[in-house]
Amino acid sequence: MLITGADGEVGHGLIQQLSQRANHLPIVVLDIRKLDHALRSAVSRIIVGDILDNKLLETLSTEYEIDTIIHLAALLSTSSEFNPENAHRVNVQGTVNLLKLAVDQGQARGQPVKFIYASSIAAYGVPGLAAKQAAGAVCEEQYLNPITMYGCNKLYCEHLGRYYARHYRQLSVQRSVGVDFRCVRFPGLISALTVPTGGTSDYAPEMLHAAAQNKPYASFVREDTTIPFMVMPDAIKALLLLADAPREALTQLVYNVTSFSRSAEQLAHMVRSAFPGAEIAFEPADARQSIVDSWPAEVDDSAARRDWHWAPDYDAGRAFNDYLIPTIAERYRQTEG
Ligand code: AKB
Repeated sequence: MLITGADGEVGHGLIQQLSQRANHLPIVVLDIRKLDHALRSAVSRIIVGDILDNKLLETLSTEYEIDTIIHLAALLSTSSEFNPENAHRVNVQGTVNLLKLAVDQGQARGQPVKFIYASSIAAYGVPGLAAKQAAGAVCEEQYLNPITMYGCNKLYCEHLGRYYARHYRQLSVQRSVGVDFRCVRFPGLISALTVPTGGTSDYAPEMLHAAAQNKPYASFVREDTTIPFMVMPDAIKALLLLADAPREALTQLVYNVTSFSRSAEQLAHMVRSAFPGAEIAFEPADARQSIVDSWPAEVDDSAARRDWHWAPDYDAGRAFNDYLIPTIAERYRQTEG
């Protein structure tokens, strides 16, 4: 198994979870940063490198038999707005390179490689707040007019996955094998162990981690801003459930997953309940505000529930009371100690 972006938030949670599985497959990780020390013993090989480096990917392809690729590497929505052309290179060309690696591996093995792609609610673009309120829970095919480079990249890569799943399978060449492309569209993710960088849903984890460290926090979005969220254990659960699902059960290639939708004010209220001294202010920043205003308040994940029995383990209450608050409090207690 190959995991890209392994040193990111989702990568951390995924490696931890995979290493606890009995008889887990050897894990090769690829990231531009060296993998966190604590995770190194859980993987077979750490490659520090760039998904844009074709030579590196060719070497990888000759050295390893890869049956599954979990592609997490990406520049997130806010970072991508600062250098959209670079984001396009990393997010799109990087994905094409990995899809081609999957094709080559699949053809060598005579069996399609599973390609699990982490997409995002950024693929959506709802045209204004009134439409956002009226839309309710949006399904996979609605409102696909993203306003960010990251969102455009994610949506296009979903299409590329569909293309690669068909194209090589259709060619009448010997050993023609496609890619077993599967994609989850994630909402905003919140981890108790890591703070994300460069995203626009980051206000939620940032306010929580700031409160746990007794630091004041100014949210860059308005109080009423509402998008769907999920905690990291559920994000990992979704990736692994989709990867494990029998191909014939899947009726589509791209699936929404979600857990709870809350406004920034409701999140702040939950944070203040856990950390009564928390100082949370609201100082919206126009550019970032317009990005989250274009994301739906809720997504419909009924296809994932139906096809691969997706259900989050954590609703908002459990997410805060059983996972986020105790784990974060412990994390910062240890750092202080
Ligand atoms: C971001 O904010 O860019 C990401 C995402 C919603 O995909 N967290």
